[in-house]
Amino acid sequence: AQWRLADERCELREKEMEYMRRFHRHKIGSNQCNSFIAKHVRAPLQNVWSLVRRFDQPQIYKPFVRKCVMRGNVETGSVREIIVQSGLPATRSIERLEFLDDNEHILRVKFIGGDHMLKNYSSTLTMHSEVIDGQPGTVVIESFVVDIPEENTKEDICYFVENLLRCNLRTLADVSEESLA
Ligand code: A9S
Repeated sequence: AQWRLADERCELREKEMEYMRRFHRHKIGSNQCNSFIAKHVRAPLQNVWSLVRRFDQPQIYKPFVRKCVMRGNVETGSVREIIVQSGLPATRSIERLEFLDDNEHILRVKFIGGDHMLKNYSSTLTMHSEVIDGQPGTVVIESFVVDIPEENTKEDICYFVENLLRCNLRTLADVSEESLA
């Protein structure tokens, strides 16, 4: 049984690699870095997607967002202004919805302004159904590409962004799972 479990985990990793190849290709400039975070959520895909697709309300699952202002409907090209919680190395971010697909569950966002240091930041978030311990689950994959600032190394900026995404996806899992309780 233990080998079967291990084998299943391999299979799952194989699937994640397939999702990466299909949805998470980014053009990487010489002065840029890219990475990704995967998060396994114990909730059905529809629950998780219903939270992520609200481009006008990122604060539903992003702990660093204090407020979000967006005019008009959520559609490709929509621009939101994020007001960031205090204590972070930024106060605001202007972000554009590049692509939102309710069938393939794909969300692509670009940061186009603000007083933060994430220049030319672009992210792709996808989610895929899976079974976790016999229950309906969701694997959420979020990849990004961003300029490496003059004063930082590639490792610094990757580590910084990966940790922020880990926080966001942990909160997304908490909110998705508690909405089931
Ligand atoms: O919110 C996201 O999807 C991803 C990131 C990396 C957001 C980062 C951030 O909102 C802070 C958390 C404030 C950190 C921005 C835009 C800049 C930061 O420095």
